[in-house]
Amino acid sequence: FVTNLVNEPDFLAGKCTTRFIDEKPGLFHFPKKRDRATKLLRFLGEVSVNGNPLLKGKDAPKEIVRRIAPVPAMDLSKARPEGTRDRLLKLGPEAFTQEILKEKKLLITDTTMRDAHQSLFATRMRTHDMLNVAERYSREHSDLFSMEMWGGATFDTSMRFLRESPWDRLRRLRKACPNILFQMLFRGSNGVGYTNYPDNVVREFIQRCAAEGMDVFRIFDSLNWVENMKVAIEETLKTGAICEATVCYTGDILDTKRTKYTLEYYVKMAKELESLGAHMIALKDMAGLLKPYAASELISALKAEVNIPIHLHTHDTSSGQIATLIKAAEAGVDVVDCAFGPLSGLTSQANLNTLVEMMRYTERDTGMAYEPLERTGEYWGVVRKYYSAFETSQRYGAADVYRHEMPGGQYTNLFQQASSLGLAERWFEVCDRYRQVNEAFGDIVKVTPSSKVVGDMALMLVANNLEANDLLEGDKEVAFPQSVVDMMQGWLGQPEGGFPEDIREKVLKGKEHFTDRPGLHKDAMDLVSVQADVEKKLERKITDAELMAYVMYPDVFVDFANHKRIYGEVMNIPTPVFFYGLPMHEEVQIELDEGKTLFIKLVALGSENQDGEVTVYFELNGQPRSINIVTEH
Ligand code: 3PY
Ligand code: ZN
Repeated sequence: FVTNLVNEPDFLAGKCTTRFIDEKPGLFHFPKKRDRATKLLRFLGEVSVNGNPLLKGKDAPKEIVRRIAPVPAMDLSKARPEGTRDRLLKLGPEAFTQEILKEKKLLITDTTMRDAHQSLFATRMRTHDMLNVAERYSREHSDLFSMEMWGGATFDTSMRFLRESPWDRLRRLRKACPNILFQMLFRGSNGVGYTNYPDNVVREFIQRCAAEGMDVFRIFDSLNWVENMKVAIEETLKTGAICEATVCYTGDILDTKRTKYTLEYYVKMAKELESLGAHMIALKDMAGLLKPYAASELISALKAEVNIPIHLHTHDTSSGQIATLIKAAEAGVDVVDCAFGPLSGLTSQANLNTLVEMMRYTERDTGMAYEPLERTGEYWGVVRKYYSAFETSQRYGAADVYRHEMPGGQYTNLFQQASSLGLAERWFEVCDRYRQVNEAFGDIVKVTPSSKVVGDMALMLVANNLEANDLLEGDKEVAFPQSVVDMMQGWLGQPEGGFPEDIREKVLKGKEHFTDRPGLHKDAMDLVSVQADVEKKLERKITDAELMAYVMYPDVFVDFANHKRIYGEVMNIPTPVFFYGLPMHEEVQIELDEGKTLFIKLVALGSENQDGEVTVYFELNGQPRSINIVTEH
């Protein structure tokens, strides 16, 4: 409530002199009612005139799909069914996961809102498209084990590219879908970033996520180094959420020539994680290398040796992973990750709808009904079309994943990076150099951020027409990417067997390295003073959640906060409008807040004036409005 001239008692009573303005200047500050709508119009004007910067340099899609994705009707008068989250809240994580262990049905996690789009279209899915269907999940898909809808690359890309808050995404989805477990991917001491964070940051971040409604923390280390996962595991165990400690799978346990990552290696790691108090074990096959018969062996061994549920994650890059899921189900796996049909396959997860049908009438029947899954699939089918500009040209599964071993979640991102360097046409070379670099680094586990390091090096080799051999042999002076230097110094921790001496020396050129935990080399961050600095920079107070966003991604967060100050909340804009602007003369509804809807129509675009500006004419709730936009040439 703001006091100004209109409601000031003295003024209303006529008790004012000519000095009134000098004595009470604050009374002349009128809140700008139209501020938020104006900001939104500015954003829409920018997109109409200059295009969305996200699409710069991309070919326009053949057809811009503007059809509204159909959310099937639901009976909202019926009570929301009990879901896994209700059970967790009732039982607590230990009893809940022990109950899961007794379950005969094969349980399913849906990754559509996180890994599927991270892997198919570079993590560009917007909250708007998730939120529209979230209530439907809670009513029609309460038989899911969980929804993976947060973490991994989504934290960064939501702010950096989509200009929306990852925290708001979590809160809004939580509100719309309170009964199903929400699951996130957490990169251990690398948080949701690409680098090591001080221990206190990792702890604060986990506490904040749990407080905002996260239920399952899938915690991994990018080199499978348990030492580096301990802080995150310990903190998660304090929250009441489920700690799903992760074994990342690489190589091929069936290949007896590969002696580093064997069945024994994986079982030993899983047991170690169990002994740290984890509630579940994730077997994370981030590249899709776990072949069906390897899954039989590995899952059987894990089930025999470990007394907590096993949750299998894989990517369908080879196009054969549904066979792996079936073999894993046969071997007793408790939960598997899938994505709804339209966002499945290729570098994403295997097809959820298909797996459910394949398991029907078998011992591990999921019990999930066909119809509701199909209808939700139709929704996702339309949504995927909105993002066609971010897809790779990959049209078929390919066995070369067994050579390059690139994680599905990295594939489209690295492709985007390669494209921006003009290397899209040389993608096969990038994949091949990726394989070479892994060998040169001593055959490491490759998953964010170690996979990014391998990718950075591979791009650098292709851009300079080099092979990995050139790094060690010959006298070519190579400028190694900073991420490679950092990893060789020890900032991502230690891989099994350590890094090979020769490549480390070549990269570090005499610089020091360490082999103990990177967290020991970082002082605790003084979060109170960081908060004060950010507040000064932004000239406003920030929340605890915003502080965590800043700490993970300082520049990205500030940039996002500035974008929000200028353009307001863009999260509610329908996706085709967000990317491609308003269609001419068609009214579009945009929700400003819950319950407040704007009706906006683009009426005309003026021609560019001498100052390089274009006037964009709108109708806002029936009233004419115009905004001048500076053109970018
Ligand atoms: C991530 O860390 O974002 C991943 O998806 C790793 O697989
Ligand atoms: Zn994945």
